[in-house]
Amino acid sequence: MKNKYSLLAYFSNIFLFLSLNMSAQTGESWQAPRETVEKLSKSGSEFNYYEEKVPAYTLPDVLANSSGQKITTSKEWTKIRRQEVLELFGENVFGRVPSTSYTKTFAVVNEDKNAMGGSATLKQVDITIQSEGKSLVIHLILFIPNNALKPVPAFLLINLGSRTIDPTRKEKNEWWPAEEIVARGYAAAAFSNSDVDPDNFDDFKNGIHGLLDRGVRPPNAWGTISAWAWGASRCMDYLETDKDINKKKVAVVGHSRGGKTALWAGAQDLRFSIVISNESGCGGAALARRRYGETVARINTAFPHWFCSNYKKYSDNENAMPVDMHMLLALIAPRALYVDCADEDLWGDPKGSYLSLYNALPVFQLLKASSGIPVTMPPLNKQVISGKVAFHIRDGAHNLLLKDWNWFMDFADQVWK
Ligand code: GTR
Repeated sequence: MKNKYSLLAYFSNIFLFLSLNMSAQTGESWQAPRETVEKLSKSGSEFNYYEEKVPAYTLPDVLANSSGQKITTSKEWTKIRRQEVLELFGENVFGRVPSTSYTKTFAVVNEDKNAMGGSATLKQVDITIQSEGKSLVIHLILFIPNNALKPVPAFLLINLGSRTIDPTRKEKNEWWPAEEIVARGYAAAAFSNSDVDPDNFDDFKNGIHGLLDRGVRPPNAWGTISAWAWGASRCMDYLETDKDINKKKVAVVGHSRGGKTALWAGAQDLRFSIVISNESGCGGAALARRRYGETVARINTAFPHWFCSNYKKYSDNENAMPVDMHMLLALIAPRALYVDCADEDLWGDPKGSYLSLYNALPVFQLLKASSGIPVTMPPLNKQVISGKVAFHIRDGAHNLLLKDWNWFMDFADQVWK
């Protein structure tokens, strides 16, 4: 009996394997793998992974201003609507940076012209922020290819404190493939989010909040993601001063919570020429109104420090949000935007992330930055590029891998050519 069942399971697995591979080969649009849906539904039953259970929703019109008038020219977008959307995200989602004054200094604390076996110059830069006798240091690590024509374009990774970005390169990983980035003629830069603000809830006493917040925090005060995004901009401040770096060609890259950060950094800071959001999910690229995988309520409970307090108003109340995440993506236009997802990472809602990108397109089109992408998702591991917009869904789990980086760099090759 047992054998009969295992034989059955064996053949059904072979069938599943063949059909999955065939669909990849025949170029079928990606769909959430049924077995992943079932598995996740069993383990986290209060969250939805079934496409058929996604509630009906209407997205706010990214191209209608606050009084409902249609935006029809690039000038109207840039002068009126872009500003409105930015304000809405500052007020309701990520929170606003306080206007406290501070000083900032850059110090190259280590330089090695013979790094990576001679192929790169390593610079370790301390970015010190001071305010009223307190200070904080962001440690920027930068590898500049020695054989490339200067100034070179750069990729700035918002590293998650728990991962290694080893300047000695004794410890290497796909997460930050600095050697591969350098080999393609790009500078590899990285800083850790924890330098700017530790990733825990302590009522905003530590990190940059402890330095720059004064008095009672209003409900629109910046959360931790906003603080990390601010940190990415301080790294950009340094990169702008480095003669080896082409300041017009800097990409900001982040994974997951770092991907949400990259989007908010890129939305506010027009100096980032490419914004790359790797599996950013809820509060990142994924449409909140779909309530697929992680929800606003869940993220606000599990990570009460990531967003501003106003965002809590939308826990289990997504339809009341004056924005959805397609509007965050639209803020990147007409600069370049890369959104990607992973096949097993349904928690981050790949389809909702793609639809978000799709619904941001009218702005990219208005600004002549893209001619459009199809409404249906591409097959697994198939990159889609249309002008300044790119997307892929990679096989495997929630992570940032060399495979992803190679696609990012292929896109950058086109955008920066
Ligand atoms: C998860 C969180 C996600 C995502 C992820 C990560 O626990 O629910 O929104 O940000 O962490 O950052 O790895």
